[in-house]
Amino acid sequence: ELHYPDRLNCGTELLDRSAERFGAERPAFHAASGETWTYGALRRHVDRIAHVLTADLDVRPGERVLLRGPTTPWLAACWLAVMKAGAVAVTVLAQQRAQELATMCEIAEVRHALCDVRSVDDLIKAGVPGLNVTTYGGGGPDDLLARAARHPERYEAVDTAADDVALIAFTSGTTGRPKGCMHFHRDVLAIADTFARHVLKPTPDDVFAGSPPLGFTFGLGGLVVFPLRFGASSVLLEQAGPKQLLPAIGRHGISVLFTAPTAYRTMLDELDAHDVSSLRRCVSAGENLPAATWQSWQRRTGHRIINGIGATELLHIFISAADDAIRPGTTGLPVPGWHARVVDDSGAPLPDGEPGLLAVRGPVGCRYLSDERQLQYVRHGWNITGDTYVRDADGYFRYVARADDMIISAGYNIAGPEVEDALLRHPDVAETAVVGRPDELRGQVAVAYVVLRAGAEADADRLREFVKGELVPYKCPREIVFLDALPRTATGKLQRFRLRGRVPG
Ligand code: 3SK
Repeated sequence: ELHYPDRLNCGTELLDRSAERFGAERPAFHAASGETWTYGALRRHVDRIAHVLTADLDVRPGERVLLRGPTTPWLAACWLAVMKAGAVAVTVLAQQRAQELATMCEIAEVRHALCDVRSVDDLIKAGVPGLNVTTYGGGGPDDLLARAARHPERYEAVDTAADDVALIAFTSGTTGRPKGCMHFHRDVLAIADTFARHVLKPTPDDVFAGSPPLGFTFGLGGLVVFPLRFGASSVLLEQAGPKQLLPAIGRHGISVLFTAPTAYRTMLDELDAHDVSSLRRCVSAGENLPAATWQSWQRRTGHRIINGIGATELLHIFISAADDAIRPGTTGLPVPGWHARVVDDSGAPLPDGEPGLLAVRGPVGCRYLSDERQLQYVRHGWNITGDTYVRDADGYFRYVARADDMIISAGYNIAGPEVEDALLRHPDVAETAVVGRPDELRGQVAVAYVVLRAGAEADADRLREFVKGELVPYKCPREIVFLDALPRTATGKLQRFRLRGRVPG
């Protein structure tokens, strides 16, 4: 059980308390340029921006402030300043376009925006009525940074309640209208005091980095909240694909890496040219981690990837395992502080070994902002994540599929990820997604979309034969379609619905 005082500001806890506890001279953020901000420097920047928010922009506690820009120390400083000013950060992705931004601003009733000057065009195009946009990084007297420099370097944080809303995070919305998830000040600390404390076990000497942007709570937690909570530092890379991450590991001595399964697979191809000896913890989430990827990474680096499942609704990771507790092919165990079970459609628990809906309960809960889909996500006090899982007799949770991604073909249940896992064991396959396509005779048939490794030849029959050698034959895809890339959301999640909607052939 986590206990926090009734009055709590997560910005003060992450910054001022950590500076006091671990030392203001310790490094906090490293920029792509090589510049390092200590905890003391970060606090000065954050406090000055908080003054701009309250004194210049008249931002009141509880008002929503949109934050948008590439991953930089300035974006992280703006987020912390919004926390300290008692306002609500609405975190969005730099890739989101005008129409999506307009919808999110309307849902969250956004009044103010702090935006990297390089990302402002779409925000202006969104034409949000009454939105007060302040940019940073463009120079000139009205630039946020110039305004900040005119303010004192200390700011008295707003005395927020532990359960005041601190941020609204939008789900990436693979379909439908985006949902804004409200999270409290105590929730921000809770993700650090559960997953990070018990699974990652960071030390102040750790250097964090990763690919998820700060507009995705996977990145906000992994690159800002966790390092600051434990007095560690974080490398904030504007470009953080596999190509940039690999050289950054050696250059910055990165020890804790957050990225997604696809990036681990891509990095394997280039590993030999890079020094990754500083790595200590490799975290994978955002999508199912195929066992084949886990095994290849371990063989090549000696590191056991820490798999995890998280959700924007629950802020961060709630099932995971590290070190000797890892069982490859499973997601792991409920993180200490969290409870998980597998239930049927009525919410009744299912016996071990039977697939069903994943239900989770813990220190953070789903709170959609003005959205009736809240009633589907939270049932009988449990958060129903929309994933199909099986729990084994030892209490380990194994991913089967997204609940609506099961393929039912001639009465057989086929879990797309299992077939994907088999295909990924073939050396020619770089990426794959297996989805159901309507079929008059069988109801549905499995179709595999495959991205080949560079230089490999498209040979559907050979891949089908390979799958038949790996799995019971009814799971073999009826058709294999070769693509240059799989459709993904801005946060890197596979858009299966776009594959399901493809015309055959
Ligand atoms: O949505 C996810 O997959 C996720 C994973 C880890 C942490 C946070 C999130 C939102």
